Amino acid sequence: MTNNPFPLSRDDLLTAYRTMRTIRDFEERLHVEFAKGDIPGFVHLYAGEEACATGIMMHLTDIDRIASTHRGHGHCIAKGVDVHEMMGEIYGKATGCCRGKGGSMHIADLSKGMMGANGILGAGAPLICGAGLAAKFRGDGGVGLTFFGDGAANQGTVLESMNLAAIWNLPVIFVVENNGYAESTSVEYATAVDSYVDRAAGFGLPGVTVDGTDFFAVYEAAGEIIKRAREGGGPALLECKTVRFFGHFEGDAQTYKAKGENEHNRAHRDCLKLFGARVTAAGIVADADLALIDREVAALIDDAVETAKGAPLPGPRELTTDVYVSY
Ligand SMILES: Cc1ncc(C[n+]2csc(CCOP(=O)(O)OP(=O)(O)O)c2C)c(N)n1
Ligand SMILES: [Mg+2]
Repeated sequence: MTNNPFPLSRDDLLTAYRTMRTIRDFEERLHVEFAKGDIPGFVHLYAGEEACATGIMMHLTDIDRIASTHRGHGHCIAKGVDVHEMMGEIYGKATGCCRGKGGSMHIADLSKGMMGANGILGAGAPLICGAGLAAKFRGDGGVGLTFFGDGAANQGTVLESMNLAAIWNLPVIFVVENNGYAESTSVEYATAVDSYVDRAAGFGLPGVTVDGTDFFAVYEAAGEIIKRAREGGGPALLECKTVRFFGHFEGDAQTYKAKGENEHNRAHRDCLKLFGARVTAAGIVADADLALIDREVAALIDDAVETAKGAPLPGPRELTTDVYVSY
C-alpha cells in the first residue's frame, strides 16, 4: 500500500480533480458555445484559476457563505451549485437557478451558501461582512468568504470591509485572485505593493500569499485561516497568484498580453496538469482514474448544454416576479 503524502484522502483527491475538471470543461465549452451567438450578455471565463476555488471550497459546507465576482462560474461549481441549473441560467432559460433572469454574472443559490456572482467590482466584500456578522450572532461556526480580483482589490468597498471585519472580529476571509490583469490593465501598473498581503497588516489582518495554480498550496493555506475564523480567531486575507487562460471577457482580442503568454501558461501553469502529475507520481491515483473522471465530466457538460439549449425561456408572466417590489 503506497503511503499517502497528501493532506487529503484518495477519495478527496479525486473529488478535487473532478471539481477542477468540471470547472475547466464548463468554461472551455462556454468559450465554444458563446462564439455561436446563442448566449445573451457577457461571459467572463475562470479557466486557469480552478485550483483557487477548489482548494478553498473543499473546506466549506452549505452553512458557509461566499460572495463571488463577475468571473464566478468556478466559485459556483466548487460551492456545489448544480451545473445544469447554472448552464440554464447562462442561457437565460426558465430552468436556470435564478429562472433565467440573472445570467452569467448573477448566478446565486442560497441553499448552497452561494450569495451570488456580482457585476459590481468589490460589492461582495460588504455583503460578506453582513453574512459573517449573522454567523457570529447565530454562533453556528459558519464562515463567509468573498472573492475579488487584483483590480477590485483597489476598490474602497473592499478596503472598508477589511477594516470593518477586523474591528468586529468577523469570521470572514478576503480572497484576492490575482490573475495579473484587470481587464487590460496589468497589476504592476495599477498597484504599488508587490503583494496584496503587504496591505493586510495595515488592517490588523493576518495575510498569506500562495501560488494559485498549486491546489495543495491553496488548500493548506485556506484550511488554516478558515479554521481560525471558524474558531473565533477573526478575519484574514488570502492572495492566490494565478493565471487566466482566456481574455477578460469572451471576444477580448487580448492584445495587452505578451506573445505566447497563454500558451506558456497552459503548458507550465495549468493547475489540472500540475495536480494530475503530482498525485499520479505519488502512486495514489492512476492515470486511468483521472481519465474516467474526464469522460464523466465531458458527458455531464454535454448534457448540461443540450438541456439548456432545449429549455424554455421565462414567459412574460415572470416579468414581475422575483423582484423586490410586489406588483
Ligand atoms: C465598480 C466597478 N467598476 C468597474 C467595473 C468594470 N469592470 C468589470 S471587470 C473589471 C476588471 C476586473 O479586474 P479584476 O478585479 O482583476 O478581476 P478579473 O477580471 O481579473 O477576474 C472592470 C474594471 C465594474 N464592473 N464595477
Ligand atoms: Mg484580475
